[in-house]
Formats: sequence, C-alpha cells, structure tokens
Amino acid sequence: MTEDRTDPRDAIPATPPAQDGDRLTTAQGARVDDTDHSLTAGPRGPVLLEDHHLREKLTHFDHERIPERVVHARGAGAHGVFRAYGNAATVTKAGFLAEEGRETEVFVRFSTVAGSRGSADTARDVRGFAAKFYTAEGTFDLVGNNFPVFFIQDAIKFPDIIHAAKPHADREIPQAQTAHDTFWDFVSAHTEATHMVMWAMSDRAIPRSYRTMEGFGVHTFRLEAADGSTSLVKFHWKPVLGVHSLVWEEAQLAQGADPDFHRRDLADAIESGAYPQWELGLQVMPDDPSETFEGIDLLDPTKIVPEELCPVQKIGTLTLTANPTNYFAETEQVAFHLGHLVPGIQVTNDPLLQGRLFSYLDTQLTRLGGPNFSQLPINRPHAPVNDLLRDGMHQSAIHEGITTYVPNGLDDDRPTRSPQDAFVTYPTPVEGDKGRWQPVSFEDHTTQARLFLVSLSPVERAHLQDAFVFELGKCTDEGVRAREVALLARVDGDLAAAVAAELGLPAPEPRDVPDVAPSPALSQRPAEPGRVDGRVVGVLATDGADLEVAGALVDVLDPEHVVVRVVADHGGTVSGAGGAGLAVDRTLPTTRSIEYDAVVVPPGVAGTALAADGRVAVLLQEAYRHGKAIAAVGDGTDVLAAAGVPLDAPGVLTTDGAGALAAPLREALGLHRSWERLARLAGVTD
Ligand code: HDE
Repeated sequence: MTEDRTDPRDAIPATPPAQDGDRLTTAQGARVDDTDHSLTAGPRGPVLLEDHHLREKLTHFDHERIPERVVHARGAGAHGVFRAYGNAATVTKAGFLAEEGRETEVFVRFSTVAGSRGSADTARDVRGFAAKFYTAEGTFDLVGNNFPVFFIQDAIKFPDIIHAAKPHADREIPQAQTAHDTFWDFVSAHTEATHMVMWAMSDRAIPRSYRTMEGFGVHTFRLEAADGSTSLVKFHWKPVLGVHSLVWEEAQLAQGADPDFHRRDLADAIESGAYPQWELGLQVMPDDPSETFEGIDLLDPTKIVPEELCPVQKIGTLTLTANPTNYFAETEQVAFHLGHLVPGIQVTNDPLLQGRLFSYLDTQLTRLGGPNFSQLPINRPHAPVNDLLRDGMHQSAIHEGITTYVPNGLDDDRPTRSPQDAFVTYPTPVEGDKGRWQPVSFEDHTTQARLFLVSLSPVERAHLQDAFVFELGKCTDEGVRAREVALLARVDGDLAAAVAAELGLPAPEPRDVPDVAPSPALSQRPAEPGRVDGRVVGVLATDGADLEVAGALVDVLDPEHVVVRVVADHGGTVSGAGGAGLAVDRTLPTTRSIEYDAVVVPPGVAGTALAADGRVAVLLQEAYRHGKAIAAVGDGTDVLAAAGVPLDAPGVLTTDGAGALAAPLREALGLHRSWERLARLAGVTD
C-alpha cells in the first residue's frame, strides 16, 4: 500500500531566501526578539560565547566585502532594453541584432579604470562601457570603453601598464589618476601608447555624464550572416544626447564637492524619466585575408578606422530604463566576459582581445568566489541553460540525474548537440612559427596620434595641451618629462614646444611629423544645439526677489527634461516679490557651480544679502570660466557685474523679462558650452 505523501523536496525554496515575511529572523529563519543587545552575564558582565545571534551577525558582516575589481573597480550600472532596427541582418545572424523590432534586456556598467571602488567619478581616466545582452540565444557581453583604442597591443603587457597607472607601490598615492611618474615612465617608453595617451589627455577623459559618452568595442570582431558570409566590424555606441565633457577645473571641483557626480547623474536621469539612450553602430569592412582596411591593420587595437573612411551604420537603440535595486547584487556582482558570445559574432586574432578572453573568466573566480557566478541573479542567462558543469563553491542549483557527461547511453545521449543554431567557431586558417612576434604593421605609433590631434577644435586642443602640462607637471622625475616631450615632438612640434615651455624644459628637437587629414568625427565641438535632457539650470533666489523667471523656465524647459533648481541663501521656501513661495533645492553651503549647466540671476536679487555673499560670486565666476550659459534678468546684471562677469561675453544672456530668456537659454544649453568664450579664455581662435 502506498501512502499519499507530498515530496519533501518540493518544499525547498527555488530562490535564496531574502526578506520573506515581516518578522526579523536569523539566517536560519528563527525569529529574533532583540538584535540590539548582546547576551551578557549580568548587566555589566562579559559577553557570552553562547550568543549565536551575535556571532552570526558579526561573522556575516566581517565577510560582506568581496575583492574589488583590479581595474574598473568604481562603477555604476543600469538596466535597459536594446531594440534592433533589423538592418544588421545582412551582416550577422545574431537574432538580437538582426531581427527588426526584437527587444533584448540589457544591463550596462559604466566605470573608471584606475581608481578604487570609493574613488571619485570625475578623475581623468578612460571609462568602461560594458553591456550584457541577455539574448534568447545566450548572453552576449560587449565589454568596451569610451575610447576606441587602447594603450597596448598585446595582453601580456596589461599587468605592466596597470601597475604603472595605479598608485605608487610604496605610499599608495596618488589615487585614481595618471598624473604621476610611473605612468608617464611607462607610456613614454612604450610608444604604442601614444595614440591612447592623446585621448586620455583630451576632454574625452572627463565626460560630462555617462549619458554623453560614446562607447567602442575597440577590437575588430568578425560577424557571420545567415548565408555564411563574414565581415570584419567595429562596434560603436553613439549617445543620443551628443558627446560632451567637463572642463578640467570642473572635474577637479566635483571630486570634492560631489565625488558621485556621474553615478548620481545616471540614477537621477533614469528616475526622472529622462532615459539615457545610445544607438549601436557598426563599421563594416570586408573580411579580407589581410585583415586590413585602407592600409589600417584591423588587428591593432591602437588604431581606429576613421568614420569618414568607413561610416558607422546604426543598427539599434539601447534605452536605460531602470536603476539597480541593490548595488552589490547587481552592479558589483555583474560579471562580464568577452567569451560570452552568441552565434553570428566571432572574435578575431587581435592579441589584446585574445588575452582578454582568458582574463575575464579568470578574474571572476577570485572576485565572485568560485565557478558558479553565472547563477547569481544578475548573471543568469535569460536563455535556457543546460550545461554539464556541476558542484563547486556556491552551487545553488540542484541538478538531477546521474549522467553528467556525453555521450551517454543512460539518458538517451542527452543533452543533444548539433551545429543547428549553435555557436560554431568560424574556421579561419592559421599557420606560422611559434614565437614572440611584433607585427611590422603594429609599428606605426604616431600617425593616428596626430590624426586625433589635428581633428580637434582649437579649444579642445588647448585643453589637451593643458592636460599634458598638468600631468607631466605632477611628475617629479625630469627624465620622464623630457622623454614624453620628445615623444610628443614626433606627433606635433608646436604642442611639444608649448608643453616643454610650460614645464620649463628645453624645446625638444624638431622631428618629422606624419602628414594626415583630419577626421571631423573625432571632435566633440557641436555644430548646432543638441538635446538637453537632464541638463540643470540653477536659479538664484532670495526672499523678495522676482521669481517669476523660475516658473517661466520650468514651463518651457520641463517638457525637454531640463531640471530647474532653486538656489537660495536658506532652506525651506523663498517667498518671491509677489508673495508666492518657491521650494528651495540647494543652499549656498551645500552647492557648487558643478551642479549647473547654466545659472540664472532673476530681478530683485541685486542689493540683497544673497548677492553680497562671496559664494555667489565664486559660483558665477566658475560658471563663467567653465563656459556655461549665464543669464541675468533685469537688475540681475548688477550681480554679474559685481562678480566680474563681462556682460558682453559670449554665452552671457541678458534680458528684461523672464519670457524672453527660455529660448536663448535652451539654445545655449544645447551647445553645451559657449565655445567662443572658452576660446577667448584659452587665447585661441574658435
Ligand atoms: Fe578589461 N578587464 N582588460 N579592458 N575591462 C576587466 O574584468 C583586461 C581592456 C573593460 O564593468 C577585468 O571583471 C585585460 C580593453 C571594462 O565589470 C579584468 C586587458 C577594454 C571592464 C580585465 C584588458 C577593457 C574591464 C577586471 C588587456 C576596452 C569592466 C574586472 C588585454 C575594450 C567590466 C573584471 C565591468 C574589466 C582584464 C583591456 C574594458 C581583470 C587582461 C582593451 C569595461 O579581467
């Protein structure tokens, strides 16, 4: 006789227990009455070893941290969706790219590279731009950066460049920056870094926001279409808001005033519905056996293919729509890996890419404590998984059956294998002698460094020059500085001479420089006003001022997701001239100019205690120096004049009435900065 019993295995929770029910419990689910007092022998006696709740609580806390990423430790993530246009079907059979209208969930993690997890967001550095596509054919990771090239050509040098860029081994300073001897010692000796160094000294290394950054896959990938044809491609992310940067002083101020500048911006934008968007683009090149395009070696990660030679074809849109619920579970535990590939996307023999294929899986083993990290919620594929991997640290699946191998006769030879819809490595021919080779085509280290330089607008070039002066100025070893300046002379004689002069070094020997035509796509200088979503306008306010302007700006700019913030001399509300109250968003002690893309002074502020506050003058002067739009309505001009802001300077807007301000202000915001004013301040012609 069989008894009608339930299967006790059905009672095992499918997901790890967390926040189930209202009662506080131990990790074992036993209810807890008091979590504030240790078990002691009497009110003043010693704590007892018997206190299992205390020991569990402290032990778990002691192990709350996992090793931070050795690079890219500081990051911010977001969830989103990728929607394919369908035009990529001609080059790839990867369904999430090829199928028109197909939507795929994505998790993106942006990061800086050199700093530790608690470092400031606005350090001069490369930014990581890693995207995990949870496709129906398996997970695909596009682990890119906001620069299209890299410092080195071979992965074997990665530990060396990173050691050189990280803080000095003796005192562990400086944090999160390359402005020190070991970095410049390395890059001045490894001339292949020259192109990337130009990017690192440009405004690209201090983005205004993650939302205004381009992204690049860097390496060349091989795409495979449904008809079996292949092409060589480079991946690009193009921000819908345009590419915009901070200026260096702003970046430095933010490191103190708001170290979370980028992280906050990303989360606030998503929360307010100003969803960040990028278009994914491809540069598609023939899969020629030489693996070159117009003489550019496509396996060399220190080279770009200028967009003018091979235009970027847009193939879909990524929209970030949700912030992580839990930083650790999602942003910290997400594990990217270049080996997460799907049918239709293949790797090439780029030696940097090949090394990365090893490193990313390897690093997760230490960081996430074992080989089962793909079972963590953020890393779980959204495609069905049926692997033969078993056991190991943190195994949380309960596998069934005994046939953990194939072929097998005990389970009908399951799971089945076939090339149908599978990732099958594309058969490229390989031959050659084993050896530590340096391809001749990898030896030109200056042409594209110069290409980048000559493509910049005069203001961008001035910023780049200032960055070299700052960084080399922080090097204490004169030999290092001189070697870098000599290297610069191979890129541009004027730049090298100007940097040398500012450093107090003798002018470097003139060198022949390559003759290159500019690639206008490399400049960030906008030709016309772009979108303004998430831009912030600060309106100075104090009791008794005419605050109508704030309302007028909100009416016009709010639909474009511009945030208008009231900056006052006290918290709570300010009452305007008409008596109406306005909620205060920021007070002088808690704010700094970096928080605003434009500053507005309404009528009636002049002559008040607010106008006399030295912090207002500093705020206006910084906004002026940083090329931001500054507006004064009515006698607001007196406040500008008192702060030393020239009323006739480009990007300084003065009007009599609030209504007339919104349109010119919107235009100024769309240009990001007054480039004319920045040019004047830098002493160059725009
Ligand atoms: Fe990475 N890189 N990398 N890298 N990288 C890591 O993997 C590595 C390179 C990039 O948000 C690590 O999970 C080697 C280029 C991003 O979690 C590690 C080489 C590009 C992220 C690693 C490179 C990148 C990483 C550290 C030279 C742009 C952050 C933690 C061959 C195309 C991903 C981790 C995230 C992270 C190794 C060069 C981008 C150690 C060996 C080139 C965006 O595995």
